[in-house]
Amino acid sequence: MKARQTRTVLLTGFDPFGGDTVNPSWEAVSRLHGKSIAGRQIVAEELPTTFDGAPKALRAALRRHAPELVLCIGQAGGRASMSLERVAINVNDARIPDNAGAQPIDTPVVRRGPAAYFTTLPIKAMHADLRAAGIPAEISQTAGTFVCNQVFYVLMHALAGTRIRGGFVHIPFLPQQVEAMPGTPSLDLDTIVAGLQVCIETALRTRRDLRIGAGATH
Ligand code: PCA
Repeated sequence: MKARQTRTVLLTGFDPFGGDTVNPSWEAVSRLHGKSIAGRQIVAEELPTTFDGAPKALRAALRRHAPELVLCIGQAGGRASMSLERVAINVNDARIPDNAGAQPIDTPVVRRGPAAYFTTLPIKAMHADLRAAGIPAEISQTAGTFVCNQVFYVLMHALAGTRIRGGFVHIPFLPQQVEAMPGTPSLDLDTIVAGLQVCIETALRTRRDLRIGAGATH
């Protein structure tokens, strides 16, 4: 009998950008690399914070690992909670240069692609489970227009028409990043890692998302 291959969950994080020396997204996902969650093998890959390099690195990681579930993680400095992204939009509009100095303005992520893709993660169930675990969480209606939104869009474009589910989670700064920025929220690495673990477990277990209001008026 052929041995059944262990199924894989792919996590991605980014390298530091915008003058930071650390990116909590890579710090967090690298801690989960090699672990087993709900019988699945967790693999973590680092993506460069560049418009040119990140999509290529993501597509290569998808080919290499053939995952059943993909969570891309990025830093959203200034946000206070684990931020479960609902929608990726087909536009790049960079407020700052990326790590290669590129600063696209109003270019499509995928030429002639749809305007947007929704996450295929059960974000309402993940939100509920994070809060039940005492971890600050929110539904976010925008992943911005920088490299994270681009990666989220490229991910959903690549997964469209497959049974592989995926989405994007933004996370706050680490405490060490905000020492010189009084009033800026942060979340410690242990809590972020525990939160990601909850996200993965809930996503693997939940086929049909819950219907709980988490909308916004602005
Ligand atoms: N955050 C950026 C890109 C890399 C990261 O960690 C963003 O939100 O677009």
